Amino acid sequence: MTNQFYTFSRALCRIPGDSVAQGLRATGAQDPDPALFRSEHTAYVEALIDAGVSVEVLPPLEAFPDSVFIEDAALCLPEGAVVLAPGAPTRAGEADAIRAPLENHYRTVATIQQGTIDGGDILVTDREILVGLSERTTAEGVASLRAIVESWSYTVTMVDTPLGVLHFKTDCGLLDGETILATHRLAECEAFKKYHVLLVPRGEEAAANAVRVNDVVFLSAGFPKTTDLLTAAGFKVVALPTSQAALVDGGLSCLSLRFSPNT
Ligand code: CIR
Repeated sequence: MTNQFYTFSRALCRIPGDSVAQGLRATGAQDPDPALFRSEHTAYVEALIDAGVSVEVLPPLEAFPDSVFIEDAALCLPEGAVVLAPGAPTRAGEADAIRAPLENHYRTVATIQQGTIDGGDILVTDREILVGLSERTTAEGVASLRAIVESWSYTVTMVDTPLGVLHFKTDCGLLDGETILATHRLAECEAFKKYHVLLVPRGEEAAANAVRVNDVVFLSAGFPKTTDLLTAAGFKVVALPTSQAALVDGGLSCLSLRFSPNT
């Protein structure tokens, strides 16, 4: 069976601008190097193309240092796209910037009306849309998303993101319709009891934000135990460099919006 939540024909990515050096970060990590970030981003785009995805690469937005993390600005489902409401004040304007690119691919583009919600807090599975409450995502934002996607027959389940974790998906990634890769701290989440969970080996927590794209799983490079775990479970791993994204709390999923519109 073709799974619509990891089978993607298209993606949107945005090139990091020089301003990415000023990207938000929770710790005092050093600034990312924009040129090196762009070369890692190019490798990511090439991996999407190799996985069978047609990628539209958008120009940098210097006014928004974190706009390379394009996943936070929208949710793309087969029935339509939703322009989200990024919760960090410096990122709020990314919502307006993603609308026109989405309208080029979708007939239906809805908008969050209340609260804030980041794409990094949203995990779409076969069963439901899991949304983690976080410092970026509010209950009002989740309710606003629910009002939109219920009309497309989705169930939204609100969950908690552990304290100190930026986004829900910082600590997990979908591997197939029923299987989630998750850190030990997130695996305790009640909502995951319905799923098959593969636990990220301790010490490799930063590998959790894996992304299933068609026949392969993108994994941040440098996590041999997680690579072995996924390979032994039958997944084909593509390791990608994320050294610069990691300096500003980014991972793999946030670098693209992946979708297959029904229309
Ligand atoms: C931020 O703090 O918003 C960015 N520096 C990183 C966003 C990463 N996005 C994601 O995990 N979905």
